[in-house]
Amino acid sequence: MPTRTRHGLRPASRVAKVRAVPDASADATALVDALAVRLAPAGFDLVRALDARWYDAAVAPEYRLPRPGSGREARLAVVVGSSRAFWEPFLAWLRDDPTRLDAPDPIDRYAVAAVTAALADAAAPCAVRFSFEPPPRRVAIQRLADAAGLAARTPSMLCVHPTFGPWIALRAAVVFDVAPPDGPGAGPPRACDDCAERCAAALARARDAAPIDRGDPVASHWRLWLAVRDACPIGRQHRYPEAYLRYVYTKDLGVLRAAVADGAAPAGRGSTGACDG
Ligand code: B12
Repeated sequence: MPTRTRHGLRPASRVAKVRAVPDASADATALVDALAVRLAPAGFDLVRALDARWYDAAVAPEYRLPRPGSGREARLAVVVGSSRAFWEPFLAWLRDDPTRLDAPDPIDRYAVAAVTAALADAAAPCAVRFSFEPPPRRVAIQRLADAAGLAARTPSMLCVHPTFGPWIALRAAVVFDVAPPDGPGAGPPRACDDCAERCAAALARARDAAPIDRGDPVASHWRLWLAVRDACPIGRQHRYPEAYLRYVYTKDLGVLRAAVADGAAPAGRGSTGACDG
């Protein structure tokens, strides 16, 4: 198993010592570190590198990652996510220009703005897919997080991070035209070993109340969906702030406007049906 940093790559100095020929994995380390440093202040605090082939092998062809630049199959992919650290920078972005509240899907717009800015002068050709993008650009981002070793797919239908538990959102996939990390995949972090699927009953209740093949499956029974997340024993101290979770489950703009104004979180109603995490 190769040595890995928290971003999923060997430290650059270690790579530099062992390489006999120019080795793009040093570039990969620099690229991923630079991306993580730029994204963290914006609230995207989860950045993890992987070999795109690990993910491509796990999905149907239509979900495979793009091949920017040279078109190589072995390429560096990065999954970008966020814990509750996302909420305050997102609110600050809205406060900077309150007209952003008038446009649809502000979380998605913020993700595009932040990730695009972070890649503005990337040192290698790259391509981005956002988790909200529908087919044919859809990425099975939970499988990407799992393949990267960031967060395991679980019976709750949520990816569970070893520290933050299910209290994460998965925002984007970035692919660079550089050589990927070497060695085998890290494998998903262990998540449910000591847990007898406490989420299963909660998931069954939510699905019974709001079958996903009917419209608006989440917002109208959002507390049942929230109970699925709350059933997970991992990362409870990282539960989203009340206004954040109310907004992502209900999409009530009133909740968001109040949080932007003063952090208050009134009861919410209504939904655009999007899936913000
Ligand atoms: C479509 C979708 C949904 C649909 C699922 C419809 C379906 N199964 O047909 C609906 C609207 C029901 C939904 C609901 C929710 N979702 Co959703 N969803 C997605 C989305 C945009 C695409 C999934 C997909 O098509 N993947 C492609 C296929 C090939 O890959 P897959 O691994 O087989 O994907 C399957 C699972 O993702 C699964 N799934 C995902 N959510 C749910 C919910 C239910 C109830 C079920 C049965 C299955 C399911 O359905 C997918 C297709 O079968 C992803 C983002 C993404 N790009 O992956 C977010 C995503 C999976 N959802 C997310 C969340 C948080 C939710 C909600 C809590 C809502 C919310 N606003 O916060 C709820 C409830 C989930 C729960 N377990 O509590 C997060 C999960 C974060 C995490 N920690 O893992 C994601 C990653 C979005 C994000 N920004 O982070 N979701």
